[in-house]
Amino acid sequence: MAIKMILTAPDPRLKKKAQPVASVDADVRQLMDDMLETMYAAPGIGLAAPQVDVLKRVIVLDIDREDTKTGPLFMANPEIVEASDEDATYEEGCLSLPEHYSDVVRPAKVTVRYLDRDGVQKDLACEGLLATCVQHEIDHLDGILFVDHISSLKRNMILRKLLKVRKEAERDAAEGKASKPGAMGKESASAG
Ligand code: GNR
Ligand code: NI
Repeated sequence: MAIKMILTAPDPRLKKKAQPVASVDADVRQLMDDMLETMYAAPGIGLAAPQVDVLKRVIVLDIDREDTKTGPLFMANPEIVEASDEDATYEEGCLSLPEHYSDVVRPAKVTVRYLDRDGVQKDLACEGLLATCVQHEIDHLDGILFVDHISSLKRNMILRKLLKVRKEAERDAAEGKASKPGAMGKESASAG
């Protein structure tokens, strides 16, 4: 298993559409296992392959809340085959939009059809956070981020802030400073 680097927005690679897998072979299983390890390390409750720079339709999830405990879920070629008319609003976060959160409205209940880690086709009825998360992950496979569901004003504000944080990290790295400046970044700046 291996921990992979997670891409952060704005990045053109997060806007691309992922391709279906022909079958769940050893390579796809390896990808699923690496993604699960990467997701746990982050930590997160879901991860889509494009977030680790792999344009395959593969997602992993593990939700462990009081109301919803799924255990690890591995899905290849997931599709929503049924969605409720009723909507639900959740405050979403995303490992590719670190430290930004926003309310997103989506169908409250969905049924997802996918190939599991053994390549067996399954249908899973989802509600609550699992329904939100499955839709969030499938969006990633189509190059869609949760900020694409909110106002352009709020979206652009978040993307601008993320770009600024990245530029600062790149500048600090070029100057040989710590890559994630907090209070320490200020100290080293005054010392230098
Ligand atoms: O870890 C995550 N938490 C989360 C919370 C609310 C709605 C969706 C998510 S998914 C996110 C991990 C991630 O970015 N998956 O793509
Ligand atoms: Ni995400």
